[in-house]
This record gives sequence, C-alpha cells and structure tokens, in this order.
Amino acid sequence: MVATGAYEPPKIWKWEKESGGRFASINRPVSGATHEMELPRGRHPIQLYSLATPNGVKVTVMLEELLAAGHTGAEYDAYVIRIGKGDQFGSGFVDISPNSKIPALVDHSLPKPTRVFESGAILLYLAEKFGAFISEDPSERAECLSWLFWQMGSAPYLGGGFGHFYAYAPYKMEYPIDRYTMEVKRQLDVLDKRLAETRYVAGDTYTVADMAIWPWYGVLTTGRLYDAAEFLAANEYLNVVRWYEEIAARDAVVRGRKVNRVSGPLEDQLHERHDVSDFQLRTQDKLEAVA
Ligand SMILES: N[C@@H](CCC(=O)N[C@@H](CS)C(=O)NCC(=O)O)C(=O)O
Repeated sequence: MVATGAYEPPKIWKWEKESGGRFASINRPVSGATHEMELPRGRHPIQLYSLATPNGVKVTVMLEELLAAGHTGAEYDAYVIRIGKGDQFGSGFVDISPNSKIPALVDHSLPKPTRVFESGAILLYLAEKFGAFISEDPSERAECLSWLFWQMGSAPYLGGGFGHFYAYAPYKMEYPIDRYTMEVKRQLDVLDKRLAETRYVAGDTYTVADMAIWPWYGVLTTGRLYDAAEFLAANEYLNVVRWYEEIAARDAVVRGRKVNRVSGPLEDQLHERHDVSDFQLRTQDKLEAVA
C-alpha cells in the first residue's frame, strides 16, 4: 500500500473549504434550516417528503405494499425533496426532519399531526399502525427487528463508507476503499448465509426487514448502486441474488421504486404520487409528451 497525501490534522478542525466530492456543495458542519420553504400538503392522511434513494425507496415500497394489502388508510401524497439542490435545509422540511435527511413523513390521521423521520422508524411506525409486515409473535418479531436494526447500523458503512470513497470522493484512495470493501463484503456474506437458511430475511414471511435491506444490499448486486457489482463480485452471493430477484418482481416494489425518482428512464420517474392512477398517467414520459 502506498501512503499518499501525508496530512497532519490541526489541533482544532475548522471549516475552511469544501471537501470536494459529489455532495461537497451541500455538506456543512452545522444543522438547521438555511432558508424558508413551506412543505406542500395533499389530501391524504399520510404526507411523504422523500427522494428515491435506497432510504427513500424503503418507505414508498412499504406504502405501496400496505395499499396492495388493502390498508386504505395508507393512502399518501409523496413530494420530492431534491437533496442535490438543498431542499432538505428548507425550514418546513427541517421542522419534520431535524437531521435534514430524507425520508420523512407526517401522519395527519392522528389528533395531533405526527412527524416521523429516519427510515427504520418510519417502517416500524407504519408496520405497527397497520399491524402488517411484522409478526406479533414475540420470537418472530425479535428476529425481524434484529435484521431491521442490522440494516440501520450497517448501511452507513455501505453508503457513507464504501459508496462515498468508491464512487463520490474527488479522487480514489486505496486505504478507505479497502477498508470499506472488506466490511461490505463481510456484510453481504452475513446476509447471504442468512438467506441460505430462510426465504426472507426474518423467516418465511416478507417483512419490513426485507424492505429495509433490499434497496441497499439487494440492489447492490445488480450494479445499480455505485456501479460496484463487478468490483464486489456481488454475483457470487447467490442467495442474495435469488432474494433480490423475488422481491424485485413484486408489483408494489415495481411501483414503489418509481415514486420520487428524478433520474433514469422517464417511464420509471413518478416525481409526485397522489393517486394509484399516477403510475399510468403521470410518469415523466407521459408528462413530457404533453408538455
Ligand atoms: N439514517 C437515515 C439516513 C437518511 C439519509 O442518509 N438520507 C440521505 C439520502 S439517502 C439524505 O437525505 N441526504 C441529504 C444530506 O445528507 O444532506 C435514514 O435511514 O433515514
């Protein structure tokens, strides 16, 4: 290994310049709103403010699954928060998501409109509200929660660690890429071994644990995340690939992946979702054809 860029940290770090890399212009060392921006509100009980990143897709898939399972109370309006443009620092969004990260939602069906932020908290909130996609049996529930929280604790190594240094950093550095590649491959192996034993992550049934893990570790095997499938030899995790494909074919997953998506094929982009008919009528290919 070649030691490059000898850097001596100062006694006290100061924010003097952008760090470089893909999200350099929006990164700041302080929290809170940078500008006034009210959030729009639609007619449904649940208002979602998000973007179709892996963390965003977890929630739109859950809402589409709930609706597909007949939970009409899960009807929702979904609005885009463009994190590349800094919408996450608008005052209305910071009020419901003090960490300035998508996804966040507000449930207006309760006597007091209730905000929920953090994708894992949102999945659990919705699962409990509707009594769906998590077992009531204490042992099965514990297994589901263990994998749900495994994802929440593991994904920062995949996204903030591996993805950042492999795909977004301003130049390639061997040390962090090695460190995080090792960890991500270990995580894939954990998941692969689990999925050799069971059909879904928490057992025989599809749960919020699958919804949390799939957009990260499942999609990783396809190359659609960080274009890293070959580098990680992701096709060797055969049980993860099998599980990815089974879940990818679910109608609710096909729909959920389109919501709040602002890049990729136009027919897969549904910027705002207010009604199930939007999937037929309001994807970007349709909107741009009449514009
Ligand atoms: N732990 C959070 C992470 C959410 C997160 O990292 N969201 C990213 C997009 S995937 C974001 O909003 N980034 C904007 C920013 O960092 O300013 C969750 O699971 O909800």
